[in-house]
Amino acid sequence: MKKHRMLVQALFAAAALLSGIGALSSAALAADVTAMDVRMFAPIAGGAPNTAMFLTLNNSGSDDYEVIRAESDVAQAVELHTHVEENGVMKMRPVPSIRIPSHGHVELKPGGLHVMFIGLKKPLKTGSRVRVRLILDHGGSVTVMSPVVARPGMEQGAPEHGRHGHGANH
Ligand SMILES: [Cu+2]
Repeated sequence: MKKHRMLVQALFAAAALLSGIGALSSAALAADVTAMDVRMFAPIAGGAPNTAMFLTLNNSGSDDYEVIRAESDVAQAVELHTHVEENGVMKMRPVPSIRIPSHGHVELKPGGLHVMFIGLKKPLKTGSRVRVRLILDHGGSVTVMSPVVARPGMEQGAPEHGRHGHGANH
């Protein structure tokens, strides 16, 4: 596990905390999942009000987890996406869940899996932080405070997440 772990809070549904044994197992399981290298690109000025978050999720437990949903106040919709290549063009596709293997990790990174923010309600400034909650199966969740960082590779001139969210290159 890398040294600089991001600020991560494992949160559990209040209902689960009140429900006895189920709550204990839920809490123990969710504590297995930690996030690091969290970052979100500032949207392109004048571009579509969309952006993506990337991070690595580690699972120290003996059970696999699935991220089944993501939530944040900053966008109209938050979706789990991946990239697929079609006829030589990288396109984004929603995925129903993202698996975090037991005693392993999954990396959400440019060009692959990402958390997609569609319809940002206000501009995201570089240096600010955005609260994002990743909902796990088993009833737990992981909340991250994602730094907003400048988008690398702007010199390539190909805006990501264009008007239709396709033809992206991140
Ligand atoms: Cu996307």
